Amino acid sequence: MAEGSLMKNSTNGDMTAADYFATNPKPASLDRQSTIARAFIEQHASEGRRVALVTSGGTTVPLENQTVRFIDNFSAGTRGATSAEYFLEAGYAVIFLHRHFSLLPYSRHYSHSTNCFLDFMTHNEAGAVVVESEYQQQMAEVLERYKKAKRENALLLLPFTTVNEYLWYLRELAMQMRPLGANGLFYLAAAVSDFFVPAERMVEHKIQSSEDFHQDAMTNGQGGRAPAAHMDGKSLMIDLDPVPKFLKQLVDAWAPQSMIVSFKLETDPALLAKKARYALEKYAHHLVIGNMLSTRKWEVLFVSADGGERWIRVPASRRTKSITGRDGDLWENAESREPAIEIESWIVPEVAKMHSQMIEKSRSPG
Ligand code: 9Z3
Repeated sequence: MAEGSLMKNSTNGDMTAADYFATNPKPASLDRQSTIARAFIEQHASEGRRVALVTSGGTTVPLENQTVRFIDNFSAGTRGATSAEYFLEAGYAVIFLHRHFSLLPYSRHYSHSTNCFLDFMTHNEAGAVVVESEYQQQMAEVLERYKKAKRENALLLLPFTTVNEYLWYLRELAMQMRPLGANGLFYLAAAVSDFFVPAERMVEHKIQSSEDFHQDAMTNGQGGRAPAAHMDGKSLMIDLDPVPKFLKQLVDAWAPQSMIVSFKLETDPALLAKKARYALEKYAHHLVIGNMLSTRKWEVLFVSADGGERWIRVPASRRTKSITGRDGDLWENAESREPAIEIESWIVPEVAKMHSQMIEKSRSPG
């Protein structure tokens, strides 16, 4: 077969999803985690509970097999981790497919906060370590919700790092979730790279910047096509391939009965609605949630075939936390620049409502 022809779809030159999985390595942890996920899904399917796959965090694109350097997509994991909590509150079981070491449901309140988690602690008179009195109530509430999720085995945490791991996991979990039918929900908040280094173009060792140590690109690589990253004089040249359109596969082949919600991240306000609409039309799934990098915590754009376009916005007065005390159900932290209202507390009930309507529709004949 001529070079490249194995990898490309003959109609448009892009790699197909099937080619992708045939030529990029399966993560070593996938089979073990898949067995765990199957048991989790079976338990909740037998109870008739809805299951949401929430993806979260950025995906990396390693430049070397023994990875020293990589490209990353922006995402702290706030959207995913916060949404996962609200899905649990809405009665869903949640598979949380997240970037390793990004924010996690519940622990997010302490792990990456502007305070070190030790600042929440103090010693009592007996010398035992206890929670500072000002954080007692908030921590008791988070702890209660966390324990409930654990008791009900309602939260499964699965980590990924690279975009390759993410794609393998997404496909595997989609297959596992098929028996859920319309009770399955995909909420794709992870920031997924559009580009990657295919296995056959990945160099093995750290790319040497010094001209005195330049490797012969071909001997360092896997052979075949030229390595995706290599030195050209003093410059590092990176030439990435496009990631195949996995969302198309998810909608059409991997999870045709589930509700699918994707996120669209933009920085140019002139493009957001256009791109969200384009994605909805192209993939024909249920909902695209558009957000701008700079305003993602206060406003999102819902674009759906049924509901058209509408903004969900936190009012200006609630976009920063007040300095003192608690604010209803919401937690306040004088150091933090987080909004007083978590927009996910509005997004998730809307998504759950649309999901209910979809389930209802799938039950009614004709
Ligand atoms: C998002 O748009 C997420 O809302 C954010 C969340 C990454 C902005 P944080 O984790 O940020 O709260 O810091 N995700 C982007 C999803 C994405 O990459 N979508 C792909 C695309 O737009 C296709 S599914 O092409």
